[in-house]
Amino acid sequence: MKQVVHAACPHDCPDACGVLITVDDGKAVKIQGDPAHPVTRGFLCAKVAKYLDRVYSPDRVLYPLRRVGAKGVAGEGPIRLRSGQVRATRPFERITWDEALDEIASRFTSITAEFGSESILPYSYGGTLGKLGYASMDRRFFHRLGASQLARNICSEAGAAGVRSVYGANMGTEPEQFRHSKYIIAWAANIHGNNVHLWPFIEEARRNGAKLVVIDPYRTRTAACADWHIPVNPGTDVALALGMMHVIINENLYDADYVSRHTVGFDELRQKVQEYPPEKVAGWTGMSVADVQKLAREYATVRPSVIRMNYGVQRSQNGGTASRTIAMLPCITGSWKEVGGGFQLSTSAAFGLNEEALKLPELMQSSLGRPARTINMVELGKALNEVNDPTVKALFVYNSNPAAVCPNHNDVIRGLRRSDLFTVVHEQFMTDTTDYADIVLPATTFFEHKDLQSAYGHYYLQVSNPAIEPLGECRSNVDMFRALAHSMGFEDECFNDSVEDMMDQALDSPNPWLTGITRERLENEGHVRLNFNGSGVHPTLVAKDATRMGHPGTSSEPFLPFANGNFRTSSGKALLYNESLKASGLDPVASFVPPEESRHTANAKAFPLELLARKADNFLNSTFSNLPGLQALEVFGLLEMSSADATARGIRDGDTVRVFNRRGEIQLKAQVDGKVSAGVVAAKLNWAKLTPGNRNINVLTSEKLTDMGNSATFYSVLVEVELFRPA
Ligand SMILES: Nc1nc2c(c(=O)[nH]1)N[C@H]1C(S)=C(S)[C@@H](COP(=O)(O)OP(=O)(O)OC[C@H]3O[C@@H](n4cnc5c(=O)[nH]c(N)nc54)[C@H](O)[C@@H]3O)O[C@H]1N2
Ligand SMILES: Nc1nc2c(c(=O)[nH]1)N[C@H]1C(S)=C(S)[C@@H](COP(=O)(O)OP(=O)(O)OC[C@H]3O[C@@H](n4cnc5c(=O)[nH]c(N)nc54)[C@H](O)[C@@H]3O)O[C@H]1N2
Ligand code: SF4
Ligand SMILES: [Mo]
Repeated sequence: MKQVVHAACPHDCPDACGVLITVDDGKAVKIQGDPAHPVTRGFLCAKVAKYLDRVYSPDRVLYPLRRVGAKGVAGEGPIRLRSGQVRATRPFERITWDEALDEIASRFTSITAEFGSESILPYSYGGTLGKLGYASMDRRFFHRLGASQLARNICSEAGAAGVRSVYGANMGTEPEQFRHSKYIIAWAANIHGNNVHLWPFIEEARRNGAKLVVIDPYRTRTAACADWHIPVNPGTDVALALGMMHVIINENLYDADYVSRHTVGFDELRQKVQEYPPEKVAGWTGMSVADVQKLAREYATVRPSVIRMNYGVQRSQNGGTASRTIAMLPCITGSWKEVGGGFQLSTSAAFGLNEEALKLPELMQSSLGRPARTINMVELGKALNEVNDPTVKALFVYNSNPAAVCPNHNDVIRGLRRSDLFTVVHEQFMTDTTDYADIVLPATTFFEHKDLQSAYGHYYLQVSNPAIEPLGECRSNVDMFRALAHSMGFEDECFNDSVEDMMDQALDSPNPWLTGITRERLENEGHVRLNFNGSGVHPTLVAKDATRMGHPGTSSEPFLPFANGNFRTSSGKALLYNESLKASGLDPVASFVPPEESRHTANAKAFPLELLARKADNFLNSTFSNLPGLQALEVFGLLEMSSADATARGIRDGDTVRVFNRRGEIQLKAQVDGKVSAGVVAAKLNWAKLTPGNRNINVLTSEKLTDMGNSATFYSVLVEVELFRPA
């Protein structure tokens, strides 16, 4: 008997697609997009369209494993190589769940007794963004254990902090409204690759005469399709946005009424932008003076105009300020008032689920009597190698592959190799990180567990139902941490909560936009749009005067979050001047400080090329790297460079080159194809063990943190390149 199950894609992607899985006799036989989902409208990206290959891959980890061989023997996991050959699981032996849980519990107990519970470090990120799989039972467990806390800053904190410093909350234009725009700026947004469900709305707008401008140092597929591609120099967006505001303000192209009613600090901004005339901005960004002026004038006068900024912009050292400055643009043009206007980095803040109820941070009280120390996930290399108070003695990895995705890879690997470090990894596959695990635990995919799904690219909440029974002995994150809590002897009631209990707890929130949205309704309807007419006052999301909330009308009407001001700041106004930034040594308006690793500093003498250590369009960070069907769509091991930089170094297309800086080196093949301008080189992220030399591009990236939000700086990296000469 065939059955169709509604699920939601939980991968770390703004789109959070509605998914339909057809099941025949207990086996998933088909996956398709849910045509009823108003944003993702029935299609899936190439990665998830082939998801049956992932779920039923012969390389899935299906049983708990214990290490019996040396750590870090690269490639010894069950990896399907391109040749089709499957390597054995040699360094591991199969054990039972009871054995695995007992061993972890006894190691955690003895490590806690000897070194203190904070010597245990959880490490997780975006494997699943399901609300429960991402942060619920796991957090309860580590809070109760008194483990170190992890600052999950590897991706988006700089941008979120930058946007919050202006709006008070990280939310913006809904994707459906892009169809009404006449001028769309994709600012550091690889829409085709990373956010493909926005593309049909942009195409619809373009059929109605809209212009698409892409601001990106790399000629992405999105840029190649655009009406105007601006290959801005990396890390110079602050200067560009201030330069645009110089033109818009000095030429009186701003909305004086909106500015006076809904912003504070316009006079300070007006003064500040005088330091950024187009002539100076052109020098930093690599644009012509005329282009800076044209961009500013078109953006301010062709209406409605909208900015889709994505997280690429905030992976630079000045990424917080960049996000802050770009977020100011619609506040001075007043485009927030228009359907199809405004700005979107994320929609996540609007969901306002009761995350505290899922995580129960108060459990730290019963173990430590105080909050545990916090370690930034970006600095894992440092955390594992430095003698700390206390030194990290155990690492529990789930939802993440740090041996591939972390910056300063060589230091991370040095740490993971430590024989005195006890490492547990809960995974679906034998990744770069499981190669260093003492215990590997098998994890379910979203086909095999239930979850609640929000989004960061639209405003629909979904329930994701399990389509099939867990394969082998796989367990979901929730089930695994519940079992581990019991093995540790934690008797708190919260460790007995079911998935349904926790979904109800998450939905029990004062956010008025959740009014009327219950688990039962989600289970019946699959997806539900946030209720922007809900009544009540959320303590942080809704400004004090609730009548100024959103846009009145029916639930299908466009959501205009800041049409009437109503910013989520204490004054309800957008902060063009933000006094609190002074405390971190930042300009309370904004000013352009070039990244330390950029062409604008003396560091470029030794390492003159700016590296973009990019994501692959057909993988999701390091996820999917091992699947043959997707490997076939990507060419790996390439360094893209301009012909000017190649010629100057005697390098021709196809030559093997050595790419290096003080942190590491990697051999790649030069590709001279015009996707980057002079001074910039680019390469893609992949599993390290599938890269020649077992090292990926993160050997070159640094643990330096951003100006706001303490995020990673993957796109502020200087390198040099030379022809590879075998010794
Ligand atoms: N196919 C696919 N989809 C994904 C992912 C994936 O790996 N593959 N990853 C997911 C994740 S975790 C995230 S966070 C989102 C991220 O989605 P995006 O924010 O789109 O992420 P990036 O690809 O990091 O950066 C976008 C673009 O910014 C450009 N860029 C780099 N530096 C600068 C700069 O200084 N200025 C400007 N203007 N542009 C710059 C890059 O060249 C890149 O094309 O995508 C998600 N979706
Ligand atoms: N050079 C470079 N490095 C980067 C980036 C870049 O652009 N360039 N991007 C950065 C960004 S934006 C991000 S967000 C990070 C992402 O860092 P991570 O979140 O670590 O990303 P992934 O590589 O997708 O690894 C997720 C792992 O979780 C596993 N997984 C999936 N679902 C589950 C589950 O339900 N349970 C468990 N236990 N495991 C599961 C997957 O199999 C996968 O191996 O990478 C960062 N690193
Ligand atoms: S990865 Fe993104 S685009 Fe692909 S199915 Fe999942 S949510 Fe949709
Ligand atoms: Mo990310």
